[in-house]
Amino acid sequence: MATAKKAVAKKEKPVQGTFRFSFGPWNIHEGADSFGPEVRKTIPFNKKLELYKKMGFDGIQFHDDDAVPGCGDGKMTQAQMIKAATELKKTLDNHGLTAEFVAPRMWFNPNTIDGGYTSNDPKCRKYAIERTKRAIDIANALGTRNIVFWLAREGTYIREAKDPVWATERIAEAAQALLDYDKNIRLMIESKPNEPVDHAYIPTIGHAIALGLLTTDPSRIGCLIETAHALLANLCPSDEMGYALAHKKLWSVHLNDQNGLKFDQDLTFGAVDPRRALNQVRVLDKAGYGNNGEWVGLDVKVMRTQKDKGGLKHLEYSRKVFLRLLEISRSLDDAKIEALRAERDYEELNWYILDAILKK
Ligand code: XUL
Ligand code: MN
Repeated sequence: MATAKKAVAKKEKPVQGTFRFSFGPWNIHEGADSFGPEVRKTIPFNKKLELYKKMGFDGIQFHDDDAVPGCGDGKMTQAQMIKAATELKKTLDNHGLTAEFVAPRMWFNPNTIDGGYTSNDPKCRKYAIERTKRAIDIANALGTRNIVFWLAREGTYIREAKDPVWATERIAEAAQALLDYDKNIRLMIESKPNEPVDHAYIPTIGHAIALGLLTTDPSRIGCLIETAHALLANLCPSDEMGYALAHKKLWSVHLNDQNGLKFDQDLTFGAVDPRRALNQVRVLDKAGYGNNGEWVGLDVKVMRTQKDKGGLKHLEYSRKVFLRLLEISRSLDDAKIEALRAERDYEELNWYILDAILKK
């Protein structure tokens, strides 16, 4: 009852803040896909760092080997990795950039062909846990406690390939080993229902949050919601966000857009459905997302057809779309919305929202 009361009070007095934006170096890329080679020149990592601030971004997201190239190949010692990450931290400081998270890239190495934590081969499972421990070392050196679990190949192509009970236990066991390895880090699970595997084990945010209950410290397991991943599960991204926010588990987002049930497109935020994007911005803003240091991450890819010139537009415009929609959301009259809800006049509410979007 007390909790319900608090929720009502919060609804009446939303905490609205300012937003900080982040993206990962992989979001500026050469355009290779499964059917064709690169179409744009490589922008070197150090050059990318110079671009962040100019485009209005203060946070940088890393895979472990974005931060320390080669860290997953088994050729570097732990000390060498920490040294390289410590050097990188100095460079980030010089650029005024903050590392948001580190995610182990558990999908290129031969040890991860059939997944890492859920591989049927114990050697590969060991590799996955050890590699994630090194990702934690790198995160510490970069000054962040956030580890992202995008469970790329933790799943199957045919149902009979792995036992789903066993596999879920193995993922929980990996999470537990990592929470035990470092008492300060927290895991943000980025759920996705498919791609590259056909059936992924943690397909939605409900699964991600519940996985924490299989560990001894659920308070350190939260989630990162990616718009496209929610859409691939045929779910509404803003409702997914609302669900995670109600659990106080939304610790990061990857905003983008997606044209229906196909491969993960990572389109410019709002490019397909601006109203759907407005609802994501609105749920974040209304719930005070960002007030505890959460970042607005944009996991977007430029179109393959784009020439070298303009290869950053997807990031600049995604940020712009967010800010423009924030303006629209804040211009809406909450009292009017409440009155229309009370009246159950959803046709009028529908028009009120459409009118606000079309006017701008
Ligand atoms: C994959 C995806 C990744 C994660 C980070 O679909 O979104 O880029 O965000 O590993
Ligand atoms: Mn993502």
